This record gives sequence, structure tokens and C-alpha cells, in this order.
Amino acid sequence: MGKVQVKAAVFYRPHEPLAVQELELEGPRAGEVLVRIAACGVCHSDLHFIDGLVPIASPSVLGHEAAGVVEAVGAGVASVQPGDHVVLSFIPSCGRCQYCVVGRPNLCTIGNRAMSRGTMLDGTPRFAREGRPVYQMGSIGGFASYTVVPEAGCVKIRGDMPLDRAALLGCGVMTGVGAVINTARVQAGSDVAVVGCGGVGLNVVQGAALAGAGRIIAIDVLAHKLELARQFGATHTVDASREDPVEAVRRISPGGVDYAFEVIGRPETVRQAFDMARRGGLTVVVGVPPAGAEVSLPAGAFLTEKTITGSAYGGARMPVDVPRLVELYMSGRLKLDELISRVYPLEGINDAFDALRRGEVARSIVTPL
Ligand code: COD
Ligand code: ZN
Repeated sequence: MGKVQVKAAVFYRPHEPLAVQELELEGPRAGEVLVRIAACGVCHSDLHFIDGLVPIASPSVLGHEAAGVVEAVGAGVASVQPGDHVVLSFIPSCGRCQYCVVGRPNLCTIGNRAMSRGTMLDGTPRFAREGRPVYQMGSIGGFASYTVVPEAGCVKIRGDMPLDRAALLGCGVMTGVGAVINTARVQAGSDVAVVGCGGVGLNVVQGAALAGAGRIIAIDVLAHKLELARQFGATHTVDASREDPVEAVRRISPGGVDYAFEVIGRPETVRQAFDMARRGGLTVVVGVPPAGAEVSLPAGAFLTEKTITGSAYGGARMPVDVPRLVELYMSGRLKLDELISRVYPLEGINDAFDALRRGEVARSIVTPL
């Protein structure tokens, strides 16, 4: 099929608003899928590029938390067909590299390379403007009316799942709930602390509730985020702008928590999370500090068998986890409606980022058409 004209929000350089423009979209090549985007969530990771904290190929269509409807498929595509509803994955795992083979598809060599380059698996993007390539954040580029993604970046979901809710599964919910269930494997009855209750952190809180955690201590610097955290299952809240969060957590859960999650991406809060964990406790770092940052830890703590680990995309195995999350939502056990604070048209995208920067929202979604 030929080229399609699309409307998209394009990043050119840091500290500048995204430009909402017409782009050309090439049809899907072999193993690729054309998707009409129904909704794309606005995540702090997109904002990291705009704020110049993390580099990205330029120009790029941002947006990596999207769901939509398959419009056309390229040669050899077998897992989806036109009309299917899909959630998009920003790590299109190949199924064949050493990580995929051992069951860690979120670490896929080829998928991570495509994600960081902002391309399809063959190293090229499908968007262009005046003949010049425009890259696709996370191999998606979800702030667009249509996009092309690798088949491995599409997960089919049931047709009665609302697509705007489904979009959130593509990053925030998978990353947050997955960090609890896949990475930490939180035990029922254990105590959990969550540092940072934004769009992703609230999903760590609800993941802990789903796992049957005992005390769930939510930490943020904004009172309305802490209120939301209670709605998502927090049993205790700590306002880190008013008191020392490490002392507060160790008071609420004597000796520290079994699991501490950092969901902001700052070296100081990684250290706080580590200090909140008890002897033998596990700290899971979900946030990624700016490029070049380092974290320092008290070496003596290793004698107490404390563990610290990263969590990439919530340890996602997308074809397994996304349908499970859909079922949890459809049966009333996963909160998604409550996450959506605002809905913006594509033209409002820069307002959506300003609201996120000011801490006003849990999640906003953009509906490009
Ligand atoms: N103490 C407590 N809470 C704080 C502090 C502090 N010192 N500073 C900020 N906060 C709170 C804010 O008030 C806010 O509620 C929350 O932390 C951050 O939430 P959001 O909504 O701004 O951010 P999210 O949830 O959309 O994103 C968080 C990430 C950790 C995913 C992101 O920022 C990140 O680190 N991204 C890089 C990792 C990555 O690329 N992941 C894959 C794609 S998301
Ligand atoms: Zn994200």
C-alpha cells in the first residue's frame, strides 16, 4: 500500500513545544502493522526528552503508551488482522535472542535497539516529512493519528475493552503493576513502600494491593497524589515535603519494609527507597535518573543481605501480561478509569505536558483523531 497522510506531534529539540504537523506514513513492510491510534497516554518519560534530561533521535514522534485498531498488515503478519484491537509495546521483542529465549523478552536485544533508535526492527522509521525520516519513540510514535509498528509490538485484546483505558496498559500500568508482580514478586502480607505516586507509581500501589501486600506506604510531595494513592490501595501515606520519608516509613513499618519501590528517577529518592528497606529487603528502581547520574549506597548494608534491582517495563511479557491486565480491569479488579485525569486532542499536547510538569494529573490521554 502507498503512503498515508497523518497528523502527529513532533519533537525537534529540547525545551521547545512539540510541533503538530502533517507527516507522510509509509505503509507496513513485511512483519509490520498499520494501526489507527485511538488514544495515547502522556508519560513522564516523554517529558524527559522535552526537558532535555535524556537524548532521543530528532525529529521524533513521541508517545509510547498507545492502543488502537489494526488497519492493514504487511506480508507474513499472522498474529493480528485488520479490525483487531491492539495495545502497543515499546519493546518489540524478537522471540529469538538469548534474552527472549530465557523468558526475559523485556530485555530483548533487537527490541531494545529498535526502541532506543526509534525505528522498526530493520533500523528505519516509517514517518517522514518532506522526504526526511521522522523517528518513532519506542518504535511506536503514538502521538499520531496512525502509525506503523512491528508485529512483535502489537498485542491483540478483546474487542469490548475500551481502547482509551487499554492505552494505559502500554506503559504506566504494565511498568508499575509489573514491577510488583513480575520483578519483585511481592508476597501476600508483606510491607511495601512506594516513593513517587505519579502515573506509574500509582500502579505500583495498585499492584501491591493486587498482590495482597500488608502495609502499603505511599510517599509523594503532593497531597492530592497521596489522596489518589489511598484510592489505589495505600494503607498509609507520607508527605515527603513535610517529614523525613525514611524515618516515617521505618516508624510505620518497624525495621523497614520488605519491598521499596522508587518511581521517580532521582538518585536521592533511590537512596531513600534503599534506606526504607529492612534487613534482607528488596529495593526496586523503576525510575531512571538523568543520563550520567550515579547513586551512592551505604556499603555496610550489603552485610544485611539487602538487594537492589532495576525493573524494565515491569518485566513485561506483553502477550501474557496485557490480556491478564485486561481481564483484571473487565472484572473490576484493576483501576484504570480513575487514572485518567484529562483527555486532550492532539493540538493540546503541549498543555498536557505542562500539566504533567506541574504535577496536576495522574495520567492524561491524547485522542489524536
Ligand atoms: N519525593 C516523593 N515524590 C516525589 C519527589 C520526591 N522527592 N519528587 C517528585 N515526586 C513525585 C511527583 O509529585 C509525582 O507525583 C511523581 O513523583 C512522579 O510522577 P509523574 O506522573 O510525573 O511520572 P510518571 O509516573 O509518568 O513517570 C515516572 C517514571 C519513573 C516512569 C519516569 O519518570 C522515568 O523515570 N522514566 C525513565 C524510565 C523509562 O524510560 N521507563 C520506560 C518508559 S516509561
Ligand atoms: Zn512511559
